Amino acid sequence: MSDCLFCKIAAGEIPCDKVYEDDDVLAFHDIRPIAPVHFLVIPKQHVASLSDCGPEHEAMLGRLLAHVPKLAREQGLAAGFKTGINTGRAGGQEVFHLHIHVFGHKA
Ligand code: DGP
Repeated sequence: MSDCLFCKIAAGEIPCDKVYEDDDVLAFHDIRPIAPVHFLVIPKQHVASLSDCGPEHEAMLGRLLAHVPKLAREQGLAAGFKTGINTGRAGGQEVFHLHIHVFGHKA
């Protein structure tokens, strides 16, 4: 999506502080962290919101989530961490490209 901020980050058109990248997934530090460690995990494929997901997104959603524990450990969150997916305006979503927040304190 040409006017999507996270698509531009995924395409390398806007810089980010990268945590992880492969063909399908990108993780990068949140620009407005709410904890000492706070990063986002996104699919490179544009999906606006968890509300837009269905059975056809099962593999993508699983892939995103499956990366979280290892990335969290690598970022120092070995003792535990919080995750969140803000969904829709009433759910606090500001950027309409699906993303998982991962945040916490270094152990
Ligand atoms: P949400 O409210 O769930 O849509 O959270 C969007 C998050 O994205 C918010 O915590 C701030 C972060 N964010 C917004 N713009 C940028 C940006 O340009 N770069 C990075 N790294 N994070 C951003």
